[in-house]
Amino acid sequence: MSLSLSSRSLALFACLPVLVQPAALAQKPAKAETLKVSINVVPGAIRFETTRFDVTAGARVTLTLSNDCVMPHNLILIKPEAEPALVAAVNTMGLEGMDKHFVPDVPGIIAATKLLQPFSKEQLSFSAPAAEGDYPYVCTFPGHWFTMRGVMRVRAAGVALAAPVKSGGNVEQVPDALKNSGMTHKPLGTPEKPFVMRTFAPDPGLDPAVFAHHGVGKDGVKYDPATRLDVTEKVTDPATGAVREVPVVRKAEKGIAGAIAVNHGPDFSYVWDSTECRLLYVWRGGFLDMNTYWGKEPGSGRPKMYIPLLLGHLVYRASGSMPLEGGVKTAPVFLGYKMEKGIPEFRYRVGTKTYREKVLPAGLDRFELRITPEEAGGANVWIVPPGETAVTSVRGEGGAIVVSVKDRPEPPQPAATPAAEAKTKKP
Ligand SMILES: [Cu+2]
Repeated sequence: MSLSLSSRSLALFACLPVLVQPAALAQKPAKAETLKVSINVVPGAIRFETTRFDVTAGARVTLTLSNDCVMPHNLILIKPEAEPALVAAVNTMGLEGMDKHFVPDVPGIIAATKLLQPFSKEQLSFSAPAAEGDYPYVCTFPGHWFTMRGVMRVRAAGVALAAPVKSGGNVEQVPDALKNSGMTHKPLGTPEKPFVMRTFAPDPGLDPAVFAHHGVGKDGVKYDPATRLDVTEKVTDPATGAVREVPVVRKAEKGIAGAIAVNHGPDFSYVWDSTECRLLYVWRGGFLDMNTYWGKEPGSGRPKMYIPLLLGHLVYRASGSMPLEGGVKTAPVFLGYKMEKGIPEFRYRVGTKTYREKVLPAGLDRFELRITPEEAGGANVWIVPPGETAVTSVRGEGGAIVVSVKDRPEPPQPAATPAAEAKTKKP
């Protein structure tokens, strides 16, 4: 089966049909036969194409994950009770998670792939659990697990296995089926069709108070995925001459995991963070240079790192703690986003309230946040953080909170150095 997507959602490469490959086929195994399952990543949609498949208790299973998306993804199959601990562990990994393929050392993992680079695949072999039940699988790349998930149903021997269930795809939300699209490493959207990138975003040195719920920015011990051991080095004590084995520390890269970068064309870009559930910064004069991540063209290189360069100059940076009331006490919960008339609308919960938020350019030196509470009634308060001078007004409008912001331009961000360009190797 192949599926041509609506070209409306793919304004940047309207003549490129996106092929969703024939997907998961699960068959009832004969005796001692191996059950084969294949799961595709829906390009750009932060989804597995197959959201449910059946296996027989105790059967041998080979599961192939194919990642034809420009983002890296993994698949971790877990016991039903293991998910909260898994999510909690992943959330504290930050960028050191990259070394561990975002597979933390927690109990209850049945099988896990590596973090699959764009346009690669991996096959897992494992025995299905003996106990019947629903076993979740998720992608633990930051920000993905809430939409990138499915369930392996373990059925008793003799019970007929149902055909795999496919997700609706929801492929309209992110137009980045980029392979062979001719797109370069400097993608741009338009005011009518903003370009949305789920990515590690550069941290331009934001107020640390903004990152109340992030595991970002911590130094970590270097880890070798091949040996599954921390990397150590020998250090000689200059006073005593004694040689000691010490862990090699990997400096944290200044990147923001779980970020959503949006570009409305050369003049307006922003990063909205799915961990803190708020706008982090806005810039003008370009979008992102993905060379370190994609190579010169999407899919042409193996990432050296995952943090693109910011092109242009910042005009707004968030400060202080979450400005919506109740945000100081509880961690916000990101509920996903959808494209509404081409504009992303983020949905999240703060305390007991659910909000929808849009970021809209309003001329060449202004923009607005429109935050709509879903529940009627009660006070909905957006608190201007102390010292915040870019916000010119906060007003109510038809049930929405409208925050007007005037640019506070900063010097241009440092450009890509030739050395950084040279780092990206062809595969
Ligand atoms: Cu993923």
